[in-house]
Amino acid sequence: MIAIKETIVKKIEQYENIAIFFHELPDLDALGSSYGLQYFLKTKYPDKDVRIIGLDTLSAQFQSNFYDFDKRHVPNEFLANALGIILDTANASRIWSGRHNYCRELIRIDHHPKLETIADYEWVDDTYCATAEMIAELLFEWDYNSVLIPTCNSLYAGLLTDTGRFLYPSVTPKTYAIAAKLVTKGCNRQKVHDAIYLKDVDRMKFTSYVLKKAHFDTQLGIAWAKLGKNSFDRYGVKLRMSMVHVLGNIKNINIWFTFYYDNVLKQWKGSIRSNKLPINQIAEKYHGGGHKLAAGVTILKRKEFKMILEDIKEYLRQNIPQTKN
Ligand SMILES: [Mn+2]
Repeated sequence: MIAIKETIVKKIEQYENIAIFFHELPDLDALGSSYGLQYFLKTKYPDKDVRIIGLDTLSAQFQSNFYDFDKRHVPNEFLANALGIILDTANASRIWSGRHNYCRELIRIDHHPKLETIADYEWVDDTYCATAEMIAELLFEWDYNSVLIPTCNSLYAGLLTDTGRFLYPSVTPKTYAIAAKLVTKGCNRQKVHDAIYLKDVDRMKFTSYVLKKAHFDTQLGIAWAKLGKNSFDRYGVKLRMSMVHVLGNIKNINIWFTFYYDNVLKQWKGSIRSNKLPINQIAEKYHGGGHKLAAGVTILKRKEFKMILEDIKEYLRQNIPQTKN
């Protein structure tokens, strides 16, 4: 076991109170890692008090079928005697409860590129495809026999979602080796898949609406859709989201984007995706930004819908040779 993992194990052994932290808008890597670690620690150390911090204020929309949110508030007195473990979080400002600094000591385990130091002991390594992969590796090395099915299910969910079902280039031979161990230990793949991927009928109908609204230009390599202001309500979809993924993975489409009305922010938003050409510089022009191949914009003036479309078309015209495989 490498030194930092040994330190993590030693620190966890020292504390009675363990507080696990995850990032805002938690995905299944953040929550899966948290639950996977919590269940393992409860199994191995029944006398320790291991809490996930911030579940009491977290919306049920982040709920999955394979775990229950513990709605009891964890007081600061608990944290004052606790070892805090921050999972899957690149910046301190993104920690959901924001209460990590009440802990006596802090550990961080994360696979994002390192932006800042948050904890006393940091295991941050962006060669891992998911925090769940790091946790699984740690737990298997630490005590193979204490890794039980609920831990396997949670970590497998994190692995699956942070790799886009093992499609992303971040997947390594080690990822499959970890997945194999999780399956060997009894991970219930059907249960995990159903919890993540079963869609409800309203959402499927809304997806078909998005496709109906979409414009495709396979010569230029562009797909886009503007979703009607009231369309979400019409289809009974509560959460406002870009639905941009619906236009992804289409042959001869290199840049795809959607516009939608965010009724909480009272603003038109856009999401832009690209398979090769960076698009974040375009997003920055329109009050937004993000990653090279995935960025968001905010529309402040009506004419900006058209301006973005024209900008992207022009950008593709200039770069057509690069977009061809
Ligand atoms: Mn992650």
